[in-house]
Order: sequence, then C-alpha cells, then structure tokens
Amino acid sequence: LSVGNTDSRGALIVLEGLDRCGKTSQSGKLLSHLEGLGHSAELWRFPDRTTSVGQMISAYLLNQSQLDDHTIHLLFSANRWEKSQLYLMIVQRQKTELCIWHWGGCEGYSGAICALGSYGSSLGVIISLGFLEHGHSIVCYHLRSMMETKLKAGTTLIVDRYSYSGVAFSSAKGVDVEWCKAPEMGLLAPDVVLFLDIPPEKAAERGGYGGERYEHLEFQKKVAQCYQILRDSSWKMAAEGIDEVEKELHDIVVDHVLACKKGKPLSLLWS
Ligand code: DGP
Ligand code: NA
Ligand code: NA
Repeated sequence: LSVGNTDSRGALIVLEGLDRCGKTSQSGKLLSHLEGLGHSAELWRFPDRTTSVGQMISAYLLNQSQLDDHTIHLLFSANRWEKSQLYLMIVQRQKTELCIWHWGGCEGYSGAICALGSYGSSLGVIISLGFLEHGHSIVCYHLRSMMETKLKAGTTLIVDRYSYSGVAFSSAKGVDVEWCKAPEMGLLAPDVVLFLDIPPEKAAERGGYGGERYEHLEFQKKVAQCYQILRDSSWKMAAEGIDEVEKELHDIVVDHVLACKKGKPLSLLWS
C-alpha cells in the first residue's frame, strides 16, 4: 500500500456564499492555480445533483416538488453523507506485503465482517476476516470514506458549498440552528472556509437570478445573516472580483495545502 505511509494528506477547502456570489468561478480558478503548482486537486460541489437523493433536491430547487423544511434539510445532509459513505477495500495479505484486491461499496459485505484484530495504519482500521469466502488465507477489510480516501491519498478537495450552506439556508427559513447542525455532526471539518462576501443586492443583479427556489433578495439577506452566526476562526472572508483578494485567497489555500502535506490532522464538524 503506497498511500497512507505518512500522515501527509490533501486539504479540505470549502467555498461558501450567497447564490450568484461567484463561488463556482473562484473554485475553478483555485483548481487551476493548485494544479499549476503541481498539487493534486479535485472540484466537488454540494448538492451533488447526480445521485438519487440529489435528483430529489434538484426537483425541489426547481420548484417541481414541495417538501417540508425539515425534510429537505435532511436530504441535503444525506447528500453530503453519501460522499462520506464507507467504502470497502479488501486486501489480501501476501507475506509481508498488502495488495489491493478489490475496492467497492459496503453493501453485501457489512454483515460478514467479524473483527479479529486491527492493523496500525494511518489509513484507518484494517479488519482481518476470519472466514475464507474468497479462498485467501487472510483477507483484510479496510473501511474508509470516499472523502477521507481522496484526502489521505494526497488529493486536495475544493468543495463548492458544504454543511454551512445546509445550516444557513435552513435556519434562514426559521428552522432551529442547533437542529440544523445536528445531522452534519461527524462529517469532516474543512481546513479552511472561503466565504465570498458579496452584497445580496449585487448578486441579485446577475444573469439568471431567480431561476431557483432560494434566489430571492429578501431570503438571501436572511441567509447572509445566518452565515454570520456560523463564522469561526477557520473562515476567510473575501470580497469577490478583486484581483488582490483573489491572490490572497490563493496564498491562504496554498498555505493550508502545505500544512496538510506536513501532516495536519483531520477533524470533524462541529468541534
Ligand atoms: P448551487 O448548486 O450552489 O446553486 O446550490 C443550489 C441551492 O441550494 C442554493 O440556493 C443553495 C442551496 N443549498 C445548498 N446546500 C444547501 C443545504 O444543505 N440546505 C439548504 N436548505 N439549501 C442548500
Ligand atoms: Na443557485
Ligand atoms: Na452547490
């Protein structure tokens, strides 16, 4: 196993802001910048509308379906948990070497897992299986989340919206903040949150505004207030569209990428 021999990892970078704040184009520029410096990086976004949960979210945002505020909140959260789903790596032990034999989703295997021991590994817990279903003398099941797997393989994730959108948009409707935070608990905490600070009035002037459920000026003003409640020391506020600010954001991100490369530990929301 070549990954995980050190605690080096990619950084988890989250971009947040109101609708039409320019996050998506900033995410793209950030990706090119990191790749240009030779870092491995990927762009993710939430909601991920490609999954079956994501399709329900998309229909709701397009006003094609109506859902209770709590229900849609939990669907958005489920859409983030989907990406943290445990994946299963089966490794076969060959003398002193471990080689990856199969990699796939957990379904169908979870019932069979019986923990006989664990390997010390920065990758996580490797569980030896005591039965010989696959005809190997020792089969190790290694449980990892997709997001953690990417990070620990050294890939930096630039994530367009995350749990903060979840709490800000739902609490702007009047749903209790603590209730909103609860289902996000246990997801990975970002290393840095870049908040693109734009006056709601300015965002509202942009083309295509109003196309989806939440794109109304009065609602976005409430979302802006709710974001402020969530703000902590990991947040960097940035006025959008200014070259120096963009450069500053890039420098902040590179600093975090380097710190993670040196082994800065991962933590969980909302600790
Ligand atoms: P986007 O694809 O970034 O334009 O996001 C779609 C819309 O969904 C946008 O108005 C923000 C909102 N949104 C994103 N994440 C969440 C969430 O977790 N909960 C709620 N209620 N809204 C969200
Ligand atoms: Na939008
Ligand atoms: Na999104």
